Amino acid sequence: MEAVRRLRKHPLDGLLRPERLPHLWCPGCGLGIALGAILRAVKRRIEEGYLQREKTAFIGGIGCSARASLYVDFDSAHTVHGRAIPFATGLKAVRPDMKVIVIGGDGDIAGIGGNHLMHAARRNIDLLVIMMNNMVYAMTGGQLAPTTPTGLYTTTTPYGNPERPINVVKLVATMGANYVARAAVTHPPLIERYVYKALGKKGFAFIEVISTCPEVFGRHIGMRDAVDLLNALRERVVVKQRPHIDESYYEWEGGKFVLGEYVDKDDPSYLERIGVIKG
Ligand SMILES: Cc1ncc(C[n+]2csc(CCOP(=O)(O)OP(=O)(O)O)c2C)c(N)n1
Ligand code: SF4
Repeated sequence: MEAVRRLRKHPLDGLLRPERLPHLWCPGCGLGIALGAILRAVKRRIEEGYLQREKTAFIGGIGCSARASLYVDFDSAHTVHGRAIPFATGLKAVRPDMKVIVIGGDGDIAGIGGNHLMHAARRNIDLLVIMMNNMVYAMTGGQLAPTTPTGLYTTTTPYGNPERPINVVKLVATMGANYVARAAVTHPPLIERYVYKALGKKGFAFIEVISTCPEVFGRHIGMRDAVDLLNALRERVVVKQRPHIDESYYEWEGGKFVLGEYVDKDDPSYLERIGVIKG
């Protein structure tokens, strides 16, 4: 009986909403790996007394990735596709004492919400944005996203994507964010490390997590098996301590994804500049 009780205890118990389970994610989806690592970082910050649980909020838009905001047992809002950042900006403006974390997909944050992302970074507003990049619009069946690598099949590019993907890491860095990092579900400890670090930053913090979607992205490129897809991504991932921003471009065919902390600075944040918080 004791063994069963021990089995029932999960390290993240208390941080997830069991009434929301089972979750919507497909077997083998990378999103669960990412959420586990994110919550381990948040838990450490809470245990160290840096974060207060009742003053931490998760805001999501719409999509498989944004769905994470429904599964965490914090104050949270599941908002409109592409509009999580403006919602979070409003929350932070009226509750500057809260730590506001935005979580969403690449379509949500860099596609329909790309304009909000750009201006949030330009303002250096005190938010943490975690963009799960599975390089496709997964929830709606695999349409082209602005992040889809050149050449790949999607349901809307049956002859292969003729476009170049947006380099979100470089965009956010160029717009002036205080912290910009890229992680991947192939390396969960890096996700945890960067989220832990970003939670301690003032100003705009942005983490791109390259994630695997075997059900849609994988199936479209002939890699429906979750382990094969994870291994294919792992082969393309390179970890660097402090990569140069020009190393942030990626491609799938023969390409590589450079993970690391691209920007880490302490410029005055938006709330600091308007006198709401002290630097
Ligand atoms: C305003 C609006 N436009 C379009 C949609 C349809 N829609 C829902 S999720 C989604 C794309 C999801 O892709 P992404 O944000 O990358 O998340 P993923 O599912 O890949 O994690 C779209 C287009 C919507 N719900 N609302
Ligand atoms: S469709 Fe893709 S991203 Fe969405 S839950 Fe399934 S595997 Fe994950």
